[in-house]
Amino acid sequence: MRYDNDTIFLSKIQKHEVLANNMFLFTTKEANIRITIFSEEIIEIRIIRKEQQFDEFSYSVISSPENCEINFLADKNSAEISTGKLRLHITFKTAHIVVRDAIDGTILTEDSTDYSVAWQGSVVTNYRQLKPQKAHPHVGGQGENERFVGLGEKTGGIDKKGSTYTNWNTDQFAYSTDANEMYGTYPFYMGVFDTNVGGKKVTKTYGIFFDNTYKTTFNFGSMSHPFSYFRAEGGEMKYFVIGGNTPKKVLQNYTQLTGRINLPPVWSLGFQQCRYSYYPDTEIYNLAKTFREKKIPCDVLYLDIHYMDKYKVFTWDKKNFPNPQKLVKDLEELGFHVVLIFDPGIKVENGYKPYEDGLKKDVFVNYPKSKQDFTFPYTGNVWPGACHFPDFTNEKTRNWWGENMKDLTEMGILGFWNDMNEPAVWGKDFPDITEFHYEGQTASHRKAHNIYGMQMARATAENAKNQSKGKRPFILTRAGYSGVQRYGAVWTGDNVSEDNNMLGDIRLVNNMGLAGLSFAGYDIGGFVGEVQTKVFNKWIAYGAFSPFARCHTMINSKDAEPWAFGEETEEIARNFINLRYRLLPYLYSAFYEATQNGMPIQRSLLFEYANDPKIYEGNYQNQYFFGQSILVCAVTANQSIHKIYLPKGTWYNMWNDEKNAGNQEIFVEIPQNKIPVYVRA
Ligand code: MIG
Repeated sequence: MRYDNDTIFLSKIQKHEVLANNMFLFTTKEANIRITIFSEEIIEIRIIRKEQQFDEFSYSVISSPENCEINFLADKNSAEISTGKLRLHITFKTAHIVVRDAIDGTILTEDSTDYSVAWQGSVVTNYRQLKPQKAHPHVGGQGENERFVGLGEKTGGIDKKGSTYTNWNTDQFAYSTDANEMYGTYPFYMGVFDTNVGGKKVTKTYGIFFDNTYKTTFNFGSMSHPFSYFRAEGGEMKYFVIGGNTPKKVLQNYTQLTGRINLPPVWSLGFQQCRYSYYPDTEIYNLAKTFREKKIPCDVLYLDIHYMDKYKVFTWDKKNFPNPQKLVKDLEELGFHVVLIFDPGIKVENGYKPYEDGLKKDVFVNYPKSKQDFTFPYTGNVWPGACHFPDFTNEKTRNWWGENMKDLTEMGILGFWNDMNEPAVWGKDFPDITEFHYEGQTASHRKAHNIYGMQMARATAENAKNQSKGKRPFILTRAGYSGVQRYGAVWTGDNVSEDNNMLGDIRLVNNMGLAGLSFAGYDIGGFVGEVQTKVFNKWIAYGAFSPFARCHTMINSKDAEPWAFGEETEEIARNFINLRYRLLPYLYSAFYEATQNGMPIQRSLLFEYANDPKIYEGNYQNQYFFGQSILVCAVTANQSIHKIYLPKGTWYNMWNDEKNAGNQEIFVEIPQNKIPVYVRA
């Protein structure tokens, strides 16, 4: 094969077969296309080269096809597969696939009219038709104004039209508001567009979930591309077309596939305090005492990497934490839960039990068999120095991780924080040839990288659950992949302590909610740098209206507890945190809803006003609903007069009960101790 032009395009369909009442196979010269109906509103489309096998395994998808009425029709030119809600049409000559709304016939999404799928080496790309953005100059018609939203933990605007993103889990320290690769990979997006149904303008939404853990790229159309595309560096072209017509219903369907959060323990909805790091134990005691003395509600205190002996996971620094069991019990009596950080790296050190035992049990990521016919674990540098990395894609390793957790869960610890699980190594060069178990399938780092963090969170969550005697544990993770919501909360990593980054983080959490990451949050006050007092005043207020509410700051930064900025700020923090606690029943109900339908707690206005162009503009993208009825408008700390947008409806100002008509932009003056919050009439 010549490699200077190795592009292979999907060509015409030569044969079709009905494999089961919900599964259909179409064959071309170079590929197999398998279409499976998962539900009335979910269609799985898989396209592989002839020499590939269908890979039936997914870490992400947990539901199997459900029974529904399916009709299949074929003639010599095309085939049509329909449910009550969706109708898929495939033209044999071009292998062009179109998915329509079965009820009104609207095209939801289709392959590009130029190309469908192309392979270049192991890289596979799917080209999608962009809907007409404006009325056609000659043909006329109506522009559909398609917008693209999603991808979970991605910066930028809510509408990602015109942007390209790649997914490769990355330790993105001090990320900017337009960073590309972040800590997690969520290859799911929605297309939102206007159409005409029976003479009426209607806004419709569909979803695409590209379940592929290799490095992926999403291009949402640009000047140089007359189509949108998504691509993976390897693996299958396997994607789900998800119907439902509204963002809420599409998300519900996506989370039917990938799962929803478990109901977290109530204490984890309370206020949480962290820093890198609190030590020795007397500092933690002081912290706990100060919260109580100052009557600032707080439920959770964190131990970052300094609780360990030389950063070795599953150990304690005996000097600074001589009696961890007593510490945990004492804090419990004061009403606090402790959350411990876990890093994946296991220090290479004789006498360190997890290392010796791990080697014996062969739980680490290995290099493939060498020419000399032996394998050996990969070694990379992280906090403890040279480390091996548990292969969390192996059940044996997950069980071994659990054995190591036992001493901690027996102390009554229910909170575990998974960091560095992209996995991050200094130099960022985890070798691509390293081998992962991948539940018995064996995969290289290229395929396993993006799933590593989720499997670490899974190992931690499943073991914590089994060991906590019926109590609900709390797991926090930095890295993830679609479905990680099943295992715990996700936070946005190392943000920057600036006003603009605060707004960017609020939007980021809005965006994460659009991918089923219902329990998400940012470091309140910012991790990197020193936060200005007036910025902290706002940040703590928004934090109180965030699903996950935790203050955190970096090593060697100034104190950043709620009282560290003077009395005025302390009072602001106390008031907002108290307000969060008053809202706890409401918040807990929102979490319950998330367990049922995948809705986030922090909801972009898109969920209700996808058809309103205003919500995609400037600062309005940072506004959100906290639960069902509370509208929070994010504004910068460096101004006092702000323009905010009240969408259609009637809104009561939370501070003074003033009634406001919706569907208008208004100017508001916001003092230091307030943020604009409205309640739905
Ligand atoms: O290389 O554990 O994002 O929250 O405080 C830094 C120390 C490692 C990164 C996390 C941050 C945490 C820090 N960790």
